[in-house]
Amino acid sequence: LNERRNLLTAEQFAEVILNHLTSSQGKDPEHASIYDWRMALSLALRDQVIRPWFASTRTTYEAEAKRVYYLSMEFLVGRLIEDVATNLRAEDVAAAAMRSLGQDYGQVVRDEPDAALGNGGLGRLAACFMDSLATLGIPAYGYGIRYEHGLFEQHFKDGQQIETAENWLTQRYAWEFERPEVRYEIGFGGTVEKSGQTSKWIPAETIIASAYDTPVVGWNGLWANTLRLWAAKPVKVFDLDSFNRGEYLAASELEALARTISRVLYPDDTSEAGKELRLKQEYFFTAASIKDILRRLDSEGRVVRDLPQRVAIQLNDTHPAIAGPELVRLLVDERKLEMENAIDIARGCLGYTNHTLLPEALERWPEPIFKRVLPRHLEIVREIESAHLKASGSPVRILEDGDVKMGELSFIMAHKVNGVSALHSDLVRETVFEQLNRDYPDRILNQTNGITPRRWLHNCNPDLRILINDTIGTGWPADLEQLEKLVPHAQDAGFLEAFKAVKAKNKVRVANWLKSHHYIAVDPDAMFDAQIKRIHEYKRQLMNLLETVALWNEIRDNPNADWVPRVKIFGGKAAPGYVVAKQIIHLINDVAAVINADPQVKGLLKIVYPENYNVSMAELLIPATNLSEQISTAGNEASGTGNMKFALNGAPTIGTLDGANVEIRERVGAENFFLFGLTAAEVVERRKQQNYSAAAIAVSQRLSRALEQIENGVFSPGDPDRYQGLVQDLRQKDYFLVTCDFDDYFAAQRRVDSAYADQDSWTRMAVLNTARVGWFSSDRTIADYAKDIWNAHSLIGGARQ
Ligand code: 26Y
Repeated sequence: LNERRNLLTAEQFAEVILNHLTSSQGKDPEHASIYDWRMALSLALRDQVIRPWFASTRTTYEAEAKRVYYLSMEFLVGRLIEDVATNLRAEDVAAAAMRSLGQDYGQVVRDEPDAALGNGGLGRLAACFMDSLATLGIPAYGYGIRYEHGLFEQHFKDGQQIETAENWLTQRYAWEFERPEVRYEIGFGGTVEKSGQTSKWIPAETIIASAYDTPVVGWNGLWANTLRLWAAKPVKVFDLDSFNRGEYLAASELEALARTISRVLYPDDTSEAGKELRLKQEYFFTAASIKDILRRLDSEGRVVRDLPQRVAIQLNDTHPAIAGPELVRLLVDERKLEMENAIDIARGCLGYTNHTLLPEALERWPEPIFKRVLPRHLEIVREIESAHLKASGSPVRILEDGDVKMGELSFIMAHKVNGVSALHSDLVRETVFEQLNRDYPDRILNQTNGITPRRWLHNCNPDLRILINDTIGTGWPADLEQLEKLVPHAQDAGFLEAFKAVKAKNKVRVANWLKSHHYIAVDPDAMFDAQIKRIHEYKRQLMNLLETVALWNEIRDNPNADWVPRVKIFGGKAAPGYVVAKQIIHLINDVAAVINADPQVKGLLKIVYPENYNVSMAELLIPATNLSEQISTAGNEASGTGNMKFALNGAPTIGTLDGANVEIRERVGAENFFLFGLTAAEVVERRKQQNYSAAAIAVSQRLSRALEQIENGVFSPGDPDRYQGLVQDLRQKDYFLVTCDFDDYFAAQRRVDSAYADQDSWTRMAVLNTARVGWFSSDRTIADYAKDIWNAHSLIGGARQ
């Protein structure tokens, strides 16, 4: 295995970089831009991945091993230079090589744009899973869409969110290989022809799915898998007849239409608008992936009966749910299997991960749309439904109220269904899939999410990495529970000092960045308190902001009390059509403008909200954070993964008993976690009461005052009515119980203040957070999926450590 790693010296590597600069970029060092250097460095690194990549393919083939296929509409990859360099254990070589060429390695690393092919948690989870699959040496492909435009860029204009198109492909993407020979025709619409027992779909239009492969190398460079993203292309690129008639636009219309399918990532992560284009995107990438999987099976001389033994297909939420009917269609219509046999074979391959209970995020397609786009699949869905009704006696239908329900379809077509935290999986059993869980009692299981420790500690927090290496050795990146060995050092004054110094240095880094990139001055000695995630009502950024306003009032009332200086950091985007979320953004910026300009709280309270939060910004902010805000209404955050990243980097949580917070608290210890708020069960009960928000406001002086200030225009003096609607909703409805949890949250924040005032004990808490969250490595998550769902195996055995 070690022969796969072919470590170059810095001199040799510099040579490779120079060759790429000339041969691939066509530049000499005198005329090369930072982009040219970045491309040369990236291509030089990519070269080093080829060997393990080929070797992995060969090993898989020879071992006749089962392959895992992770189907996801989103892969939120971020930057890759450091990721690849460190996984190859070539970071020092790469940095030294660049230095010898007169280049600033860090600056070149930061020049890389994020690959932002995802919205948030679900997409980032897929990227962490790819890293862990490669690290564990499990043969796997990620399948998704090569969006021309990833998640929009966020700007603030007068405090309001403005979106502009993201354009990552204006520069060449260094990591991918275009595979023009790997192309499939994907049909839409049309009719179904029947003859006797057999059916044949005759699509009205077809487009081409064209593959782009990015190798994903694991830790120590022992294994590499493939992320295969599909781009939509026209069957016929250009209509010469139209062109010759002078109809220039019409001549390229076909191309423009086809490309629309992979043009842009849907920026919504909650409400499904039922858009036909999104259904087409889903079918497009799923159908291409399934065809690719069957082609690979055929090329290995296997028959479709072997599928469950050779192939595990994981559906990342319902977005690729059409995989079930598509696989059945191919088995029945093209490979002539019996319907029920085909359904069983497909089910043997499929697993389904649920990421949300929010009713508005559960996909349903109106039957007319579904039928127009996928007429044959609608017939097959009916067959799947009747087979299910017959076999189980269940009353649950897939087709209901004129909709095709993708959650039910996924559940019925999967042999295993999993939630993403212990609490969430319980709620999946008790709520959305209560009846189906009774019908198929062994189908639902839990797989608590995880994060890759390579990106989220080793790379983003280099000083902490060094401290940990010096303290417990270097085994932890591949075996994160070794961090437990830090526990005894939480009693060691020298270690605590060093740990605190690392955090202080990371905070200075952020303070400098805020100064230079956002023209905001913050005091790096203040507590950094961060809530960075998508903006959503259930995540309750509004509650955090109300607490900030209340704290501002308190400081002004008692200016001479012993206040703990705080910087409240917000980061995150709102879906462009989510009006309330956008108002919350506006309000955060309005409140920031007033509080930050108030000389009375200068040095004690500051709000910062840098625009365009993304993976790279998270990598900067998380290591510098003292307090992690995980304050969703209990029962709503399926897991959260930011919560794990903060704890791993030594930021204790203030949080509710929601998602993986529950398990984080169990592991770090209740005394190292600031708990508040209603439980999921209490939330359900409270919602049954009348006027619960009015009652909560009536008993809270602090909350009443903050609400009045906001609705009276204290923070929007030029437009005093701006937030009347937002506050009215809290007074009259408050579905997410901001008002009910407010007082307990405020009290928990004051406990945070006192705890933070004792810096030694705070640092001990921080250390214990880092030391005890090793279980949340995505390596553990993936090992458990492999065992409990996929029956897939590592082909590198114990070699990875
Ligand atoms: C159907 C469409 C509108 C849609 C698109 C994206 C629906 C949902 C999503 C994304 C959901 C998502 O990101 N969910 C998050 O998944 C994480 C990984 O499991 C969880 O940690 C997090 O709690 C959950 O909100």
